[in-house]
Formats: sequence, structure tokens, C-alpha cells
Amino acid sequence: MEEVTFVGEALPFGERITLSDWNHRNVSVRKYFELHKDSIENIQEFWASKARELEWLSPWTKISEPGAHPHVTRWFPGGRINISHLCLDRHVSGKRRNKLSLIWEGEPRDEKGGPMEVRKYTYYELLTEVNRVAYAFRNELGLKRGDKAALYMPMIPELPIFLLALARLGVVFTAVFSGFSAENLALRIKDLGARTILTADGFYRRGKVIKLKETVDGAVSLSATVESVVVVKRAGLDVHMTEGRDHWLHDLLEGAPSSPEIQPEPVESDSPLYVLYTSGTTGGPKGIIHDHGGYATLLHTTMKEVFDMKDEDVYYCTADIGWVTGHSYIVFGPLLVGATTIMYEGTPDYPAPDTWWAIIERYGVSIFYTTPTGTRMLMKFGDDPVKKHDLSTLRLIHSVGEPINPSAWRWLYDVVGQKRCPVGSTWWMTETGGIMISYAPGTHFVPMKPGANGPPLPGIDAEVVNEAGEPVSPGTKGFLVIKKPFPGMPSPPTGIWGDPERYAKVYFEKFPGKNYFYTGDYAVKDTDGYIWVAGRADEVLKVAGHRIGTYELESALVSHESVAEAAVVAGPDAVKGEVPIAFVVLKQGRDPTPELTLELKKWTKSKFGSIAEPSQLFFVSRLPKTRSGKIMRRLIKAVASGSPLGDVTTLEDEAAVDEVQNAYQDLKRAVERID
Ligand code: 6R9
Repeated sequence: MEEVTFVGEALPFGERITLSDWNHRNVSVRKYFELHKDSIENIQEFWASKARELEWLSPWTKISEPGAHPHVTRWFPGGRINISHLCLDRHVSGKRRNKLSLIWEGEPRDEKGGPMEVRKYTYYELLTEVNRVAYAFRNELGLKRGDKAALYMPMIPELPIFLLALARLGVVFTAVFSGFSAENLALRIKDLGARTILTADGFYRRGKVIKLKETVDGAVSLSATVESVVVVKRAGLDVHMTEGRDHWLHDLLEGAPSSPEIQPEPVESDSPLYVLYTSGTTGGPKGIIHDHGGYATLLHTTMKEVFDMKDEDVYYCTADIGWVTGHSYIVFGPLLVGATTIMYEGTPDYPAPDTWWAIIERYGVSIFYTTPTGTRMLMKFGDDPVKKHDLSTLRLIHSVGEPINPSAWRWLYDVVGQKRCPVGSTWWMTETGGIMISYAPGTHFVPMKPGANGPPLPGIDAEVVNEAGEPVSPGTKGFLVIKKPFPGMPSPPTGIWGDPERYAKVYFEKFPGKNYFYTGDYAVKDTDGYIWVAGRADEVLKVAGHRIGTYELESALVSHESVAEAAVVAGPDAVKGEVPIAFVVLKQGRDPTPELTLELKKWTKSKFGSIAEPSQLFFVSRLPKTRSGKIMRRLIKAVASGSPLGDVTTLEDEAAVDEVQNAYQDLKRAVERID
């Protein structure tokens, strides 16, 4: 077996852990793969049976068929459905009417450290709020099916309420992470053609008020399409409101009846629900489209398989709704299965490193979905903050966003889960909409291995292949692909919003003639068939689990007047997994001063957003380039991560060996000077 490491730790391919409490679900690996094989051989019928568990407004005529553009698949065409109806009305008309759907906690704490604000909504109350907002959006702003809206919102209940109200009206939305800059927001508004922006005055983060409306004003000044801005009063800020364009939400709601009935639009199964922008290797962010029917089918299925969701469960996912995990597994997934979902405004380490554990204890959380970065950050404070709380209600834990190193897995398993709870690392991405590779304790639970993702879920035909698209032997690193279409994949009309060619090129052309969906990840399959995703094979960074394109950061840097060229690569970080490291060539006559270093770090932050500040920035006289002028990132990455260059002959195709050596020494000198 090839040695593969995560955050510096070797992977224990051979270890297996089985929980006897789960004997009713435990299956052997062999048995699991028999079931899996069957699901793939009958993949259409497999997904049809899952879709039948949803409530369709009118039945589909086909399970799937090719869309109008290459590699775009229509799932359940002919069927009519609305995800807002599935998340709300279905429960309100049944036994979950008075069950809690959403529990929200604000960040501000009282003198005893408890939350100053908690808001709870039953399914009935959530539907009422969604209907009131939908009424106001429709009647006051004229929003209707096919319109576009963008959200730039903090983690407050109005965010899921808005998502559900927009879905209900058939308005296509994009939610933009509230840490992004005005330029990043403007880019997304423009690409989608959003005419309505939903935001808040500000929000609380680590005891400070972060302003949002100002950023929106900046973005709107760059966007021609925007007609109205709706502002939620969250932080009591005195913000500038542009007459005729900007509206306080509470003013818009004044005219709404206390309990209006807004019928969910019966949209086509494969019509767009939302567009979520994500980073790739080259170019700006790609707007990934997700539909109503296929997406709902995948989420509904994975909530049961992966999270084993039962009516008595209380579910807490620590993600932010600005990223795909929050869309799928704070809002739509849990509500589809009628769960109680928890949402917290702040960060895990403020005001004390036990915020998550206090939330678990306070609400009796039974299912916990978190991240490796969050786990590593809290591990640093030791076991005491965890032990202070009664976590006996927990019964299942999963993580997401990046590979989990075995010691972080162990901490979740031993300390948080008290060796009682399954702990998984669910692999998926913005493009897949929902979980693809994970243990499935809700249906067929195979033994766990610390750090592994596990076998592909039923109906997901994942494989690890070489450059030619052929399966690699167990233990060998290769590329992760999904060989057959699945519900939840990027949707019609174009996969990537407005760019069907890019969709086909990025995801399907790496292995010509194969029709494989290429994930962009490296992975290893072990002898049991478990998949261990080992990080990105392309130039995408995963900083604290947030997906960032190097190209986007480099563009931000070169837009500074002193910068001629820039290369950003991922460097290792013990907590965040990866951090951006920048190498900068200055324009003639500019001095590489410490002040300029600071200025460029700040500049990147202002251009891109707070999550993207380079952790280190080095000035170099030139960047190593291939004969054709492409930046040699592999070499730069080797320097940034302090690893030896190794065999330069593998770089020989790209440039002359002595040039590689020279460039390498150049970069190393720059790094050593600063250290
Ligand atoms: C959901 C999400 C996708 C990329 C993906 C991979 C990495 C996510 C992972 C994981 C190893 C896991 N990734 N989950 N790697 N183990 N359990 O994170 O979506 O932001 O689009 O990122 O994240 O590299 O390709 P997104």
C-alpha cells in the first residue's frame, strides 16, 4: 500500500471498529457491496424507489433522461414538485404539525454564559413565517416564478425562512457567504442576474458587530440588475436606506395577513431551485445549479441512510448556510425528513471553547454534523470543556469538508462520542448536492476505520481511476470519479449557470469517452473497497473546509498596483488543514517591505473576503514557469510545504532541469529569509 497522510498523519488502512450497540444495522463489507452492486445494476429503479418516498404534486413520466446539453441529466422529468412544500406543508398536515422544526441561538451571551436569544419554530410556525414572507415578496416586490434573488445573510432564522419562501414562489436564488467581499457578491449577483437582494444590517461574531448592509451597497453599486434590497434588522445598526430600493423586512411584513396561504408553485422536477457558486481550477467561480426533485430525492435518502434520522432526534450541523453543507444539511435535508434542526449564529470558541458542547447539552442533541477544522480547533483546549457537559444524548457523529486526520477522528469518537457513537467522514461536494461516500448507519453499517470516508452509498457508482480512466489497484492513489448520473448532480438547463460548455469540460472531459463525472479529488481505495479521499488533485484550496480557488486569490493580488505576478498555493496547517501561501513578483521599482506584505494581505482580504487572507506572503524575483509559460505549482507547493523537491526529472517535461532547480532555490531563499 502507498503511504497516504492527512495533516501529517499516516492512514490506518487496516484498522476496523464495530459498535455492538448497532448490531441491528451492522453488516459485513461483503454483504454491503452485494447490496451496492445491486443498486448500481438497477440504478434507475433504485432512485425511482427513493423518489417515490416524496410527495409529488404530479407524477413524473420518466426516471431520468438526457437534458438539452451534453452531460446534463434531467431527473424525474414531467413530475411537478416543490421542495418548500416537501419541507413544510407535508409535515404541517400530518403528525409533525406542532413539532419543533428549527431552534436558533444567537451569539450574545448573558453573564452566566447562557444565550440571550433563542428562537424556536414549530413546523406550523415555520410555515406561517415562510408564507408571510412569500406573501410580502410576491405582493410588495412582485417576485414570481423564474425571477432571481441573491442572499447575503448571517446565520439568523430569516435566512432559512427566505430560502423556503423563495423556493415556494419558484424564485431561483443564490446564497452568498457573509464573509465574502462586495466584489465577490457583485460577481454572483451579475452572473445570476439577481434583481432582489436579501440581507441584514449586521450580525454578531466573536462579540463584535459585523456590518453587512454596507457591503451590499458596495455590491449593488457594481450591479445593474438590482431593483430591491430587503434588510432584516438584526444588530440594531443605523444603516443607509436608499429610497424606493431598500426595504426593512418588518415594514414589508406589516401589510401581510397573520397567516396567509401561499400555494407552493408546482415547478418541474428539474427546474432550478438555486445556484451556488464554487471555485475551480481556472477562471472565476462556477454557478452550480440544483433542482427541486432530484436534489430533494438525494437529501431525503441521505438523511435516512447517513444520519439515521428518527422523529425523536435533535439534529445539529455546525456549518454556515452560505456554503453547500448548510443549504443541504441545515435547511433542506433535515426539514425534508421532518427533523428538529439547530442553527447557531456564532463561532465554536466564543465566548468559551465549549459552545458546541453546551448547545448539545441544552437541547439534547442526538445527531451532530461537524468539521475536521472545528474539531482540531477545539481539541487544542483539551477534554475538559467537553467533559463539563452531559453529552449522553449524542448517538451519531459525522464530519465533512476535508479529510479528517485519524487523531481528530479519535477525539470525536473517544471524547465527544464516548465510544458509543458512529463517527463518519461524509464525502461530497457542492456539485453533488448531497453525500456520496459515507457509512450508512441508518441502513447498512459497515465497520469504521479512523479517517476513511467508507464505501460509496447505494446508487452512487464511485471509483478511483488512473489518468486513462481505468480503476487503480487497491492502495494506489488515483482520481475519484462517479461513473453514473445521480439525482442531486448539477441540474438543467446547463449544469453550470449560463455555461454548458464549461460544465462539460470541467467535469466530463478528463476521461474522454467515459462519461465519468470527475470530482477533482485524489483518493485511495483500500482492499475492502473503502474510499479515502486524500485532498484536491487540482488547484483548489480547502481553508478550514472552505473551498477557494487559487486563481481567484491570484487575481485579487495582481489587481494591486504594486504586483506584477502572483502564485498562491496551499500550505499545510495543523488546524485549518490548508492555508493560502502567496508568492508575489513586484512591478519594477517597488520595494518588498514588511509594510507592503501587510498591505497585500489586507488587500486580498478586502478583494476576496475575510477567509482568504494569505497566511504567508513571499516576494520573489520570478515565478517558475513551464516552457509554455504556465506557473509550476507543484514546485511552488513543494517549497511552501517544506517538502523536498524530490525527483526533478518528473518536471522535466515542463521545463529544463536546471531552470527548475534555480527557481526552486530562488523560492527557498525567499521563504528562508522570512523564517
Ligand atoms: C461538502 C463540501 C468539496 C471538496 C471535495 C473534497 C473536500 C469534502 C470531504 C472532503 C475528504 C471528506 N471534502 N468532504 N475530503 N473527506 N469527508 O465540502 O463541498 O465546499 O464544494 O468542497 O471538499 O476535496 O472535493 P465543497
